[in-house]
Amino acid sequence: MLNFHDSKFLKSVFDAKLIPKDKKTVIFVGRSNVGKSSLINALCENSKMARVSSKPGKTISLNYFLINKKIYFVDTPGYGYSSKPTSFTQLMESFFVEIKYITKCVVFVLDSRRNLMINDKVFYNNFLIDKNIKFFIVLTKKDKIDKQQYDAVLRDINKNFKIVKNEEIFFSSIKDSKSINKIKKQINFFYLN
Ligand SMILES: Nc1nc2c(ncn2[C@@H]2O[C@H](COP(=O)(O)OP(=O)(O)OP(=O)(O)O)[C@@H](O)[C@H]2O)c(=O)[nH]1
Ligand SMILES: [Mg+2]
Repeated sequence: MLNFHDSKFLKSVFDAKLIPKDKKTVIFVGRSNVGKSSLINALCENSKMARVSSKPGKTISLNYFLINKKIYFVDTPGYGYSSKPTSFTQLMESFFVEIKYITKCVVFVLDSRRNLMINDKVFYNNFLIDKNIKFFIVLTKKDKIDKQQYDAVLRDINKNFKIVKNEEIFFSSIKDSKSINKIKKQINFFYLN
């Protein structure tokens, strides 16, 4: 199993036409502030690799990380935060056209404390389902929820995302290495094998 420890920032891409196409690629997508960059850092055990902020809208480009010289992790700008020039709609729509040509898997990142928003449903239907993209879901910040919220978010997902199986939903906390290890395994067995 690849453990993702050998990881480094490669480059930021502002024009989707310029994305690297030579390696298998894992793309982290989700609303602003859900914890995409934090999740990448946790998976790579490198807290300084991807820039994290408590304010939404931190990541504004497609940020490529080279993992074990073999695969790319891509950190993306969050949607639902539109005051940045390179918003989700401009950069990410062209990105999702370009990724037709690469071997990829999307990690669909959601905040376990929040209800699904219209943007999440649009992304699910228009990008993941319509474009038939291989993906699984990570619900972040599980250290901040109780059992009731845990059940509520699962209900919300099952109601709105009809074809997601329970084994494709992971709860994570950057403070809980067990939850991060399960996601490492998922990327390895679901995608890299
Ligand atoms: N308690 C807790 N906080 C978390 C967790 N993951 C992320 N955070 C916090 O959530 C905030 C946002 O994290 P980021 O990783 O920057 O979020 P992002 O999705 O990359 O945000 P954008 O780049 O703006 O799209 C930061 O304050 C993180 O410390 C988690 O598992 N538990
Ligand atoms: Mg980010």
